[in-house]
Amino acid sequence: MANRLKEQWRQGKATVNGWLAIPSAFSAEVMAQAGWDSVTVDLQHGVQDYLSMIACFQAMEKHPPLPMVRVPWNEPGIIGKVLDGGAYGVICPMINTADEARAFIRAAKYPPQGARSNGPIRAAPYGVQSPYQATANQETLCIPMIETREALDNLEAILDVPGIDAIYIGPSDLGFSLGMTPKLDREEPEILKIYERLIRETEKRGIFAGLHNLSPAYARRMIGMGFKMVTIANDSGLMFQAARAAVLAVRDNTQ
Ligand code: 3PY
Ligand code: MG
Repeated sequence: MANRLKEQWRQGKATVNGWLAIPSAFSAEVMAQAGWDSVTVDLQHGVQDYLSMIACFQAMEKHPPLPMVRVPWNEPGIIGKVLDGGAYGVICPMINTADEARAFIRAAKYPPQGARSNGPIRAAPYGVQSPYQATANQETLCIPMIETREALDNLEAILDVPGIDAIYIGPSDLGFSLGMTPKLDREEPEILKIYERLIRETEKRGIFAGLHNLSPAYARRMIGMGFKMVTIANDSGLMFQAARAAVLAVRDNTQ
């Protein structure tokens, strides 16, 4: 297994990530045909559980996007389990200190780099010799989320933890923790300065920065700023936007 995303970032390309909140193999199959580079099943705030994650992965198998997961929390049991289920990348929310980042990497990597337990039930073919364990540490992406004031205070120490491939910014939690309204596509100059710092500090270390966005236009701007992975909304949000636009397009009022 080789991780395409990492290769694309190394070549200086930005990748576009889809986000699955809906626990349905069919909606995952539809989303997977839209051209995303990767698609992330959201076990934190999405209406997903472990079995729906597996069903989404199975539905996307014959399609190109790289399957990733946002775990609900920095907890070793679920981190190992989503990797065993076939995730090629783990996005972990609320990493606020270097110790928390080290615990995340330890949970996601096999020995000697970490302490992930062996048992890649879906990630490797069952019962046959497979190179999965030999390459998993290298090929599965570890992506801590930077989304609090505390994480910004500890940023350099977090980014120096070996094993981090990229960071992912949660704009709504980040703004919330800085005393602002929780929302995406932020325009506060203070936040944009933080984004510039995050890009500078990741680039210095040969790692990459990703951002959760609402609109395609904002996501494009953020690629211009230097983000290498941009997510656009999520499946339920995109469905609502398209459905709402369809209804409004044939009504002469906005009821
Ligand atoms: C946030 O905006 O806080 C997020 O976690 C987005 O996924
Ligand atoms: Mg968040």
